[in-house]
Amino acid sequence: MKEIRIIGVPSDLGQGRRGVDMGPSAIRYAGLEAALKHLGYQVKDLGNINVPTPEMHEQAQNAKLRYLNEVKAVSESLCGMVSTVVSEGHIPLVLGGDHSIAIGSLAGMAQSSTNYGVIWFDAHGDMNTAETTPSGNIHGMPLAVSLGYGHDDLISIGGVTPKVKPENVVLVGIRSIDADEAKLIAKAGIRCYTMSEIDQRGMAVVMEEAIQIATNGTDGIHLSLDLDALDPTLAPGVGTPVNGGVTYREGHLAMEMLSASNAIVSVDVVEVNPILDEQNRTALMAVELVESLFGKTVL
Ligand code: Z70
Ligand code: MN
Ligand code: MN
Ligand code: MN
Repeated sequence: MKEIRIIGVPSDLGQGRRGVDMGPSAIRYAGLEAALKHLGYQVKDLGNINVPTPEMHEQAQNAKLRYLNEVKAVSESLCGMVSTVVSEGHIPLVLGGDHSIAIGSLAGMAQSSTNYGVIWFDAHGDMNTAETTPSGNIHGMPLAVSLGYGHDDLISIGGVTPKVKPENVVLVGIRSIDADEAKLIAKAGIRCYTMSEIDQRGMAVVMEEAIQIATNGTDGIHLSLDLDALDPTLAPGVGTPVNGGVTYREGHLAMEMLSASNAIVSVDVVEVNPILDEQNRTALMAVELVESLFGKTVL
């Protein structure tokens, strides 16, 4: 059995609200390592990456790419750590932080292969660029960056562009897309499963197709799990809650199907914000979903 390596990235540089930098602590406090060990895994926690706080830096050097230089530096260190973990044959489990950290984890994965599939579980598309962003927040851009769209300083991280191929990338849980972001999703040609399609066809069918797309000729699946994919009643501790999200049962079903695929090679768990949370519920939800992802079953 593969071993798991936990890496914390306490970054809130990619978005506008403080608190998501405390995500790694909250998820650890919710019992992540013990839960994985209970499932029989060998787990090592590699600690946190060093991340500058926004207050150390001048406010928004570039209003369309806030904290670009700092996000770039954090992504480069994460890229190195993820790539080492994968080269040692282990599974990186990267705890955010906001979703900008996925730039570094996918750059790290691309050091071993640019043939991984991606399942991006999110309320949002994260397919903005400096040209389309309404906020300047880089956490709205990491999927675009990984597909080779965006600022040179970001798409060139790790020295390979793009990190993944659009035909093996899927979005699941989507219900908030900016107008110009939708154009890039169409242009890139990635499959986007909205909440409306999940309602109509059911999560089981959607995940069956998503796994097919992400495993078709690939070297495995990278899951990027943004907790705001879930309905805010289940995961209130996120920076950008959007109503009408994935239910408790749909969320677990999706993770159980990914577990059964035996294809997971790396994971991000992002956007948990303990300041906005209630009794650490969102972090506990994150740990529960990770348990299902790594094989927890009733019998
Ligand atoms: C919006 C933007 C976003 C996550 C919010 C929001 C993006 N599309 N991503 N929360 N994870 O500002 O680009
Ligand atoms: Mn912030
Ligand atoms: Mn996201
Ligand atoms: Mn999101």
